[in-house]
Amino acid sequence: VEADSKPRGHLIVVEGLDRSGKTTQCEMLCEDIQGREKKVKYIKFPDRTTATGQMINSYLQGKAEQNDQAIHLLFSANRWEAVQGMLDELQSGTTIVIDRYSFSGAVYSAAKENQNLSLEWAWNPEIGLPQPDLVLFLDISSEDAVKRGGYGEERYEKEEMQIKVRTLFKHLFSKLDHLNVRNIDAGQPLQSVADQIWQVYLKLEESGPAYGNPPSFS
Ligand code: 2DT
Repeated sequence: VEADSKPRGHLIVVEGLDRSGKTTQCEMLCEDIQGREKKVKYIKFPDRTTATGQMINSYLQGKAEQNDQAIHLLFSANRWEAVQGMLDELQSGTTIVIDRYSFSGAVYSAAKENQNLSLEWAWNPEIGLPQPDLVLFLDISSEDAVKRGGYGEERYEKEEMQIKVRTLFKHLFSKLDHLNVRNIDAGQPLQSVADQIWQVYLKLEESGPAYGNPPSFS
């Protein structure tokens, strides 16, 4: 049956700390994939354009308060409302490159000051979301991140928070060891990071096409 149906696009997630060059690398990867005559779509979470996204945006900019659990579930809802659109794109053969996903969702909430929200609790609402075929973790030390011009003004852009986030990312990925997670040294110059990413992408392509919907997080 599978041999007759059309292959779906790949689901690729790019994760990392603030200032790791994530968004630039996503753009470069999309351009390179397009250069191979493949359909590709860039998606970013949080998607600040939707109703939930506008609430998240106000919170991140410090214009609104939310309790830690409520904002956490809004970030998750912001992904859930995008699922059908993502599955449709994949089925039409489009590869999706996602800038932040459930991994950021779990670790940023669990990294918060008051520690009243565990990583396990934070992962729960992600269960059932489409699982990526590849996760690129753009790893950079907080020292190197600061050297890149410091952080912005948003709520989570503080060095203590970033250090915790980095530790929690590593912990979460070690627990999700059935996923295809690749560590990328993002402290390198832009083009060399892009080259590392491209080599990993080519391996995914070589592993052959995928069919049906991607599995879900369990
Ligand atoms: P950007 O700077 O990439 O726009 O991210 N975040 C993100 C969460 O706390 N939970 C989530 O589910 C996601 C996707 C990371 C804005 C900030 O929001 C954080 C940084």
